[in-house]
Amino acid sequence: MITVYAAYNFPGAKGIVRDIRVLWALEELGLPYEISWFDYMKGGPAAMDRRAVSPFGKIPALEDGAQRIFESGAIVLYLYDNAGKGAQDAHARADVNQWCFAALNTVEPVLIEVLRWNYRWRDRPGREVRYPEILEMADERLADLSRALGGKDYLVGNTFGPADILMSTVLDFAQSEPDLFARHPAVAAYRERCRARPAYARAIAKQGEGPKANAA
Ligand SMILES: N[C@@H](CCC(=O)N[C@@H](CS)C(=O)NCC(=O)O)C(=O)O
Repeated sequence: MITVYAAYNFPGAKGIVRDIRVLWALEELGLPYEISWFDYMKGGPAAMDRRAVSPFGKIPALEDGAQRIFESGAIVLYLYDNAGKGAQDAHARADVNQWCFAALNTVEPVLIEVLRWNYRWRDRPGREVRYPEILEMADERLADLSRALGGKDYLVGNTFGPADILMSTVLDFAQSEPDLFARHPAVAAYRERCRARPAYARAIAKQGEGPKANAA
């Protein structure tokens, strides 16, 4: 049985905490799984010994028999590969990987700052200087993504897959800036297309629900 380590009691968790990526992949693939819930507010890293499942004490993490994995991107790719729905050769793997890395390495670092400066860092000194710079970078990333999509529905081979789970959940970090999406309608439509999938609805319904969701 696959066990996902996910959080509950995590303020603002729905759609934002990265365990959504793993729940979404599992729902897309139709795999059975259970969720091991961390009460984020109660314990934090010390109380729940999160480093036993993930070296950096972060969620999500996953166990599949003897296989333990951390990092949402690595977990999503593993799930697709292990289900026989991953890339079939090195060329296809490169096509998928480049978009997964782009989501997590090129787009996420900018958009997570949009989120932070709008919530946790709202009153932090220097916002009036830093935030416009962040928005400018975010705008550039979305413009580039829009060009790269070039009218396609999905990022790789025009078929929904791991890169879309990662990219669309990364885009969610900028949801507090609707103007960004208004300026890039192809990106907005891409995000909505991904979020309209039934597997996303099932995943978002479970995310952050805590132990009561296991009983349901
Ligand atoms: N790069 C990691 C980031 C994981 C991460 O930062 N997780 C956050 C939740 S979205 C977390 O565990 N935060 C709790 C904490 O740092 O105490 C991934 O994609 O899995």
